[in-house]
Amino acid sequence: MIDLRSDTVTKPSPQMREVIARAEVGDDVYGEDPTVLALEAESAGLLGKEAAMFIPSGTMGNLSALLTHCERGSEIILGDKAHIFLNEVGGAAALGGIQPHILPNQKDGTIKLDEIRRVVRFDDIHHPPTRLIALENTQNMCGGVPLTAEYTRSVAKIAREKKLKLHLDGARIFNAAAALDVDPAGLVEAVDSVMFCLSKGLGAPVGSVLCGEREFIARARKTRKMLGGGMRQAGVIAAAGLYALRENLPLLKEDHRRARELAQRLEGIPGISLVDPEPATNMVYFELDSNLELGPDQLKQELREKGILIGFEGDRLVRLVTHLWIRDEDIRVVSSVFRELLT
Ligand code: TLP
Repeated sequence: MIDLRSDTVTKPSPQMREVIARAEVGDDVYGEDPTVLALEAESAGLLGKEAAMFIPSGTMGNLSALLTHCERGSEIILGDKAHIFLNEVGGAAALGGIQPHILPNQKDGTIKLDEIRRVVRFDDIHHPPTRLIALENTQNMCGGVPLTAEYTRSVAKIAREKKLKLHLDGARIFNAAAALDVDPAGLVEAVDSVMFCLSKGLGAPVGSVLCGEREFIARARKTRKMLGGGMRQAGVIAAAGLYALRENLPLLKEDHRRARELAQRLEGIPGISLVDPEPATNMVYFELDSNLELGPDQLKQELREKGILIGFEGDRLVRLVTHLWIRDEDIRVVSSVFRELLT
């Protein structure tokens, strides 16, 4: 199968499995797993933060951050295309009593600065207090677009002025750094907390990391424990994470090159309108024209029969994601199957 539904589908390679088998372990709730400690130290170092905490998933990482930054009845400002808003089962509201205040994400993944400034609550007996702004880099639903360090700094400036915290859902922050050709630490320098995922383009089977100041991470550890995310001999999965950071991180640029090539090959096929003909990272989004003979479900089925899996992010909005297990040859196969089915 050529599985383009997400970069989450990557399976551990034989070399990664070997590292997993050899991992030294201990009880991480006691802070005694040497491999987890090594992963946390290496992650904090890569992102220029004081401390880091290993967590089972990106969703739990974002939720741990939100619950640590915000009290019940407070408000968080975020984009209407944010994963935290769209795809985390309303966890912040359901479990933290945190009210989302959404603002439109622009095509480039940003939220307008004057809009952010406008919606920060002033002190009034009727208002929930604003506590946090959250950004996403890369911005998945805007096409996997990277946000620049400059934009993030501008949002951080507002946060400082208004005495708010800034959290970054950096599930794919290393994709952003690779696309912009910058040091990842520079991209997150201005944020108070950042979560990144090991289980996406980096190819580890499980795991994410939350980074921030030492004091913040110490509090987040309590939150993680409350959510049931305290793990025991987690070194077996942390070892895969360390391998992913050391060996797979440099390969992200290849995924980006393949996504660009896929977009080029799909451009011009009748019925396909690319959101961005030159995607910056590993995601190719396109709309299927409504007058196509082949409906979305039928197309999905026909592709499946030919060994290709695709994802839908809306009725007719298709997302194809390149990752470690997608080869150059697959790009050629996928584009010619699309051409054959749609012409
Ligand atoms: N995204 C998944 C789906 O949930 C949509 C995907 O296939 O892209 N932040 C961002 C920006 C994400 O894209 C995701 C996963 C998460 C957080 C959550 O990570 P997990 O799946 O580890 O909880």
